[in-house]
Amino acid sequence: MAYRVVVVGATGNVGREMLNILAEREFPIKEIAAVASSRSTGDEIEFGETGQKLKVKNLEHFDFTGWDIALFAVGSTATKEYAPKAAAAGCVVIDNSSLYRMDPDVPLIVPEVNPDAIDGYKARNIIANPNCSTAQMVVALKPLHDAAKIKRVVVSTYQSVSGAGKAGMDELFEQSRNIFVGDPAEPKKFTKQIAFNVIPHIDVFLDDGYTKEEWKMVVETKKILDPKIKVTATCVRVPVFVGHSESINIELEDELSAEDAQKILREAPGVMLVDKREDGGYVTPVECVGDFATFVSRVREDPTVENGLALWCVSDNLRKGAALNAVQIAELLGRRHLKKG
Ligand code: 11C
Repeated sequence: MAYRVVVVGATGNVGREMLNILAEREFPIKEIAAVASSRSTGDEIEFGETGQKLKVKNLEHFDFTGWDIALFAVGSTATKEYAPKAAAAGCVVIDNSSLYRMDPDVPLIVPEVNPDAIDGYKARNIIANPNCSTAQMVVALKPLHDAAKIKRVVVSTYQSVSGAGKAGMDELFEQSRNIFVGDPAEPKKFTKQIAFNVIPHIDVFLDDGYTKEEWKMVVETKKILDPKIKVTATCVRVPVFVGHSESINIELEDELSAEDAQKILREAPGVMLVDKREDGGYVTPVECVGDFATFVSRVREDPTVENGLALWCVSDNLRKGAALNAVQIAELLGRRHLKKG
């Protein structure tokens, strides 16, 4: 049982993590191709423990015929052009862009939360991977929703600059250095200075005053977890390289004590509860880098509403928020649907 797998966007932050995670999880691979835009054609990328060298192929000329799975980690414009071609060639696309997430014929999957929805993938041969801030939140919410039905969520995010790609990481690094040496720290990728600052703005503004990142958290949570859950989000960029954090306030239909919530979260798939209620007894983003889990800390009752809980949730946005979830979808697809090759 092994598959022919393509990683599209293999030279980017997420594409590289996809290759790392395919190797780390020993995904059954018969053949692997690293594909990217013409800028990277011919570059070499190392794959797996043996350091197998993959020569980057040009997406414009890549023929997806005969390939089983394509993990796409390119922007919506390239996805729009090439994902339908791959899907039409019989290769199942697992897409990390936002392009297809809300398409009713495309399942939006977090394997710990809504694995059964994957069965609808055949309508377009495409499966969507959620936004990073949604993915980690629904992993934490799912077991609490199963236990006591979530009615409403108020979330504030603290999102790392890697969510904005390599350019975002470079900007934080350069601005920090420039400020130390007294050079100008002009914003380029972000709209304001990100070093030693926070910016309450991710993605474009919508007519109602929310940003698209905030809208994504609302609609994607409904599609993945439950359309009845009300969500309101404030998404904020912070000067952290990798790892998104979220302060999540939850209103439940039924009573659930903090102690019972901790017990449930301790057993929940994909969750690692670190909640000691003492100095340092919680997880911060730098500690979650390179990990698979969605970490939950600071679980407590919110006495200002009926059946309220508050918690802190941290995860590696390049992993659970993107590459890991995509590889988990590929694993689920293999188990449920693909022919054993
Ligand atoms: C960020 N969450 O942190 C974004 C990155 O819709 O897949 C991912 C955007 C998306 O900037």
